[in-house]
Amino acid sequence: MARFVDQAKIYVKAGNGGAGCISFRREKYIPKGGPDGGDGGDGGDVILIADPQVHTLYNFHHQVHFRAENGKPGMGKKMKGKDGQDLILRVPVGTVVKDAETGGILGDLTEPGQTLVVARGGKGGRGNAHFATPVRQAPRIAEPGKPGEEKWLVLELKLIADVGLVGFPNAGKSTLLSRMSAAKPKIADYPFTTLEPNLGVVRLFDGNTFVVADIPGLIEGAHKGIGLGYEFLKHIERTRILLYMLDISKEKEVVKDYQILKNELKLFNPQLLDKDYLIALNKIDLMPDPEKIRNIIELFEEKDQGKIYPISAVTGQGVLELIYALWNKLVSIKKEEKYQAV
Ligand SMILES: Nc1nc2c(ncn2[C@@H]2O[C@H](COP(=O)(O)OP(=O)(O)OP(=O)(O)O)[C@@H](O)[C@H]2O)c(=O)[nH]1
Ligand SMILES: [Mg+2]
Repeated sequence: MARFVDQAKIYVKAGNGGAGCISFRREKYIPKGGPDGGDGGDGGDVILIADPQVHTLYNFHHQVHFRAENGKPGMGKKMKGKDGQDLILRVPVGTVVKDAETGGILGDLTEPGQTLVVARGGKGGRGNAHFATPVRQAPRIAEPGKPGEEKWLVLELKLIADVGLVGFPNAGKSTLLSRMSAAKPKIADYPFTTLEPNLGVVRLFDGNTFVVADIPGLIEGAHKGIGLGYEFLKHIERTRILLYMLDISKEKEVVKDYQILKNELKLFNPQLLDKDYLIALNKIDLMPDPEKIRNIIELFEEKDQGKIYPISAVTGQGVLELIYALWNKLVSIKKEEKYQAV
């Protein structure tokens, strides 16, 4: 399977338990009250939850240390200290969680809403009220809280991306993703709106699905570090199909844009050009003359003919045809893979 991998290493520390309290009852006319120290509160857990609104582990590259709240100490009058709050970390669906030290898999969060406790809070210590015995009526002992668990984790996002979108900034990649799937990437009228890859699941009427990855736009010289998109090309190395997105309203420049994109891909990894591909000519709503669209298609090489889909990601025109073309291609690639495996 083609997989989209993204990684992060984080430190998690659950809350310590609060200390048990040493205290004695103080009442009028009773000079020596019994022990009434309450228990400490339990430390909070660190919990991961798979959230469909989260698409990458990008945020975990900025903040690396995460601590849940400690339990509060116990108090007099047998009052228990407050439990520490759990710390909930939202990760993308498809996150595999490993113990960084042992490499052992702690869990695989494959379902939306699925949770995994990665560090358990320490139990609160018992207060001295627990320690009175007939021979020791005024115990001056209480337990300390237990420490919360701590560990380093490796998070690995292993979503399956079947189709990778490749295009200049502003070509409409994120707009197309949002039209084809439930994903809600940021869309704006300026280049480099997308700063991190977005994934969307495309659902067909018959219940079949495939995953599309939208990556930051590429520009000429990307391989020399110009712009943003180059390092993200690794995310489409494992997709089965590339979908080139071109802005047809740039008219004659469209073919040149396509050549530049292909060249940048080639410089990154020549094998990218061996992948199956389709070409979407986006923004046809800005081209009212169908004759003009036909003329532009004719500017492409012979081998690209038949792979070109004029669409409007904004109005939706042509998008359904494109979705089914991608799906049919995927089905035939999967068949071929099976055939080769035999
Ligand atoms: N008229 C028209 N505008 C479109 C169409 N698709 C996208 N746009 C507009 O083009 C601009 C860029 O769209 P995005 O989807 O953010 O483009 P992108 O390719 O993801 O851009 P980067 O993230 O910067 O690489 C936005 O203002 C969109 O509204 C379309 O089919 N027709
Ligand atoms: Mg974008």
